[in-house]
Amino acid sequence: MAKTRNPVDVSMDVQVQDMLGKAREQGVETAFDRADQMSPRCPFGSAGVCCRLCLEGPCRIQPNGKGPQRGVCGANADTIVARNFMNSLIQGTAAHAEHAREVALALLHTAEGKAPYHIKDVGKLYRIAEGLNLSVEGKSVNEVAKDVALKALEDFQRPEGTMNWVSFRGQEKSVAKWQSLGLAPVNSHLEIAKAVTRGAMGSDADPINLLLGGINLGIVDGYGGLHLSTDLQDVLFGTPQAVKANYSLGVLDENKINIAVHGHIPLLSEKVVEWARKLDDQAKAAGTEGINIVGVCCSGNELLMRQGVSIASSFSSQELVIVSGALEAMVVDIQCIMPGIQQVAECYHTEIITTLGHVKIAGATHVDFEPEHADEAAKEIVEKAIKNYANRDHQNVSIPKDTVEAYAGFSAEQITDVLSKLNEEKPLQPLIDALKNGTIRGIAAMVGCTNPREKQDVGNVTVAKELMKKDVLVLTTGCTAHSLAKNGLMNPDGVKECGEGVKSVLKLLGEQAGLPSLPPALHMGSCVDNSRPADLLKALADELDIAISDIPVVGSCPETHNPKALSIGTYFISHGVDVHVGVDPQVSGSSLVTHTLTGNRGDEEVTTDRLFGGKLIYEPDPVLAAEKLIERIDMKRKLLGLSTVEEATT
Ligand code: NFS
Ligand code: SF4
Repeated sequence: MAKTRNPVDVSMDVQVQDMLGKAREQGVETAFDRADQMSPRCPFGSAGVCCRLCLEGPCRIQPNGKGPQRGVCGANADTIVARNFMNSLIQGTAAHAEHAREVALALLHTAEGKAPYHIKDVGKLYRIAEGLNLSVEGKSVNEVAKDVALKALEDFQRPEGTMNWVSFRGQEKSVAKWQSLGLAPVNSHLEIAKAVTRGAMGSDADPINLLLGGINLGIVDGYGGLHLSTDLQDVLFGTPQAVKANYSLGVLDENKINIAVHGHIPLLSEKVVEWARKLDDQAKAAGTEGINIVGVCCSGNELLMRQGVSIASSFSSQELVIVSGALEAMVVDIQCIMPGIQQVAECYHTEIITTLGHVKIAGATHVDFEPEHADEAAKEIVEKAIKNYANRDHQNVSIPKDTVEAYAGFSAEQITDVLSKLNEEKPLQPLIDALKNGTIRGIAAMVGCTNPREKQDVGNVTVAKELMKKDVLVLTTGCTAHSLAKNGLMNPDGVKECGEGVKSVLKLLGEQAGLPSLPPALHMGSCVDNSRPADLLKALADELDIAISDIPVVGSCPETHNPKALSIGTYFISHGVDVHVGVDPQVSGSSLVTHTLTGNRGDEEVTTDRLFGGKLIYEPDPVLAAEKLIERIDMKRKLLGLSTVEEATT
């Protein structure tokens, strides 16, 4: 019988613990309970050796070697595990590519005057046009935007060659390597379709070849998904600059109409914010003090970075925002939206509003959101929330008191801007000098999710603190940023967690920005904004004339749950950046697959470390994970001829 964890064991966050207590008292089930009910998990699925690709199956291989070692078709554990792994990368890559395609189409329609958005960052639009070798002579802003949008859409249909965004944003050294290995993607849809085909029953049965197919997907994810989305979103909605906002369930406001915006693509969320501001008087007429928009998951990150909207919850506690009893509407678009929110909403007055024709939840209200009619839809959504306030049960409202103040909005542009105050001509030089002399030991991108199986925030916060105290500069995105923010690591005060080296750099930079210090974790945005740390790495590598794989940099994803995190991780590995995951990636059923992903460069067999200079590190213990990451950082420092920093920095 599965054991139900106590609230103190599901999250570090006392507010989450309390709200879970309330849910349980009221008989409301959440993901934390369901995660317990799923225990113990199926050993076949956990090892990745369960296959249900065709109706001869399902087949499963006995991981201990005692029992069947091949499926009905003859596929062995290596093939099945590699195929399952690649199939989950397809999920992540398709999600990001589709996100990018929707934004590209919206840019096209905006440029043609068919969608009610505006080109907000004209400078970035022109820099992108230049990077794509487009002529801008004599063209209006909208004409340039149209050309850029068409170039973006070409990345979903060009018949041959290399994707525009790979040539534009990729580092030449990496692109050359991928081309030599036949891994440079032609267009996103083609590569995804090819991967679906090769991963099907009776197709690619070579585990190494399947894993290389996974690398190809990682590259598609990075350029056709992340970079494309970030670039065009910045053009439409502005490039983020440092902002201050609040975190935790306490950002809900008892005196206001609360609307949670949840999902990923800012086309919807930006419009909801705009209409909430426009209809504030209507909310006041309903007897409230106005409208309070709060963010959940990556829609939250997008709004935080550009609009300073506060964040109520990361992924795993999304249902608890509803349990507050103070949420009039939760508006969702796509990805990371638990179907469970509808069951929870039915116990309170919250209206769940889905907005995409291909992403509905039974029982929820649906308001169709097409960019062309964005204003009408956003207005209708906000009006529904205002109307629903009348149904709030004031006796059942419980909003935690405290919030945590945090700074976000550190786009690569913003970081370069701050650095340029130290060296106007060569803004990256101070960072390079600090890396070279060991003041900064290395850089870590702390990314990814929270997962109801795990005790929320522990992995994210522990890895980050361990790295900070050893003078690693921490960049962060996604739901991991939420964990770090709630624990004070996105606030200048948090700099006390850092070793003396990183602390001195952050303080110096903070002074340039008018703060006592920059926060120890620099929040660069949503998950698609993992393009931003990548941009910074590329700029550093170019300046040093080395490959990205040579920089002492690592990625860490301690509490991942999502295939998107795996495809982003693969994108980093394709550049030779080591990636740590703290949750089992479900490949242990094949020692060949495990070794290819996690082995070292000196090994005789094929490993991603040997081919690309980076590998997967699976380590559930966050302290050990940080040690392993530091080891790799020091190894790369050594290879670059830089001094390795003595342990005694703290
Ligand atoms: Ni990323 Fe964003 Fe959060 Fe994880 Fe989900 S919201 S896209 S996948 S859970 S960080
Ligand atoms: Fe079984 Fe092969 Fe079909 Fe998978 S593809 S279910 S291993 S027969």
